[in-house]
Amino acid sequence: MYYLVVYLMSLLFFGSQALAGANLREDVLEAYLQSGVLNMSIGQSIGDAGDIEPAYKDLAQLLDAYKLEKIIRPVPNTQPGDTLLVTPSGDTLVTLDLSRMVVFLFPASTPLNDVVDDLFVTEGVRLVERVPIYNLHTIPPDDNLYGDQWYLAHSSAPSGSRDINAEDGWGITTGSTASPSLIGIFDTGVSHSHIELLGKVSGHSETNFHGTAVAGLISAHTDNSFGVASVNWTSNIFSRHTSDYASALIYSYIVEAISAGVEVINCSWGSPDAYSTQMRAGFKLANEAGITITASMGNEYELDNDLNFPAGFADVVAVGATDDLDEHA
Ligand SMILES: [Ca+2]
Repeated sequence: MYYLVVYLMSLLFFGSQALAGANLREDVLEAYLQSGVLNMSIGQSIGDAGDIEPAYKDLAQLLDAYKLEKIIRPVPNTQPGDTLLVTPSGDTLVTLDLSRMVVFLFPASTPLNDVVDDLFVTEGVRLVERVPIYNLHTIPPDDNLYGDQWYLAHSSAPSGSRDINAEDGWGITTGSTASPSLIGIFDTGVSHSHIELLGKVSGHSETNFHGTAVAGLISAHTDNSFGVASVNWTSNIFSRHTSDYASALIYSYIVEAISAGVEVINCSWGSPDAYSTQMRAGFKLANEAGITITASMGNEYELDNDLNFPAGFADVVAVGATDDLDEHA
């Protein structure tokens, strides 16, 4: 585990492409409603202001006034009030009520900051916030040669400080065969059929190569005379596709990861100054369950940069990148 974390802290986003950030979605808000506000059946994912109980008519009228198009429940199959989570080790955790985590969809021109201000003081709403747009942080080129993976072991480095001394780590362990680590890759999905990951991946399939490449850095078959070397040779991948906008979905994936026995969750993405309370709640829950969470801080270093989230959450190991000369990337 230690070497895996060191690896994650060191390697997550080599590459040089800086991505613009600080963006918020212009058409949706996320909210956590009080109990009993929605009259939607289990399994019903789409509703509108007409699905709000009459006791909360002020809320319905406000949403109508802003021309609300839909209420979306990203995790609709949750029993209301079902908020007890038992971990594989028998600990109990209290979760948010996923049936009350909703997305409000508005016309594109809606003044969403005004809507947030108004909703905050309306009965029935516990929490409402803007929705960040997250950027995928870039990763190393797929060079297929261990000799090019200087960040693992840089044979020509005079001080040894420019890599993570992976070979010393492998001298201690290359990962447990009897009890392989399960690593949560919260990304764009991971290929189940990539030759370097065959037999290792459960969960969501690849929608974009980013997630597969991240998984390969962590867990590619190694010492197999092919492709790249990974840090933890035996670990398995728990893949979830998280580039959707809904914190509720990511929260539900964290609950699934806890139940599945995931030990580490990695997020090689984020957005500057994009604090989300519901996202924070999910990562806090993972932390309470003993999961180590790593998230990249971005590749666009400048003095006084805004905090990137989820890297900026207190429960998350924030990962910065250095180049082969130990300068910030
Ligand atoms: Ca390999």
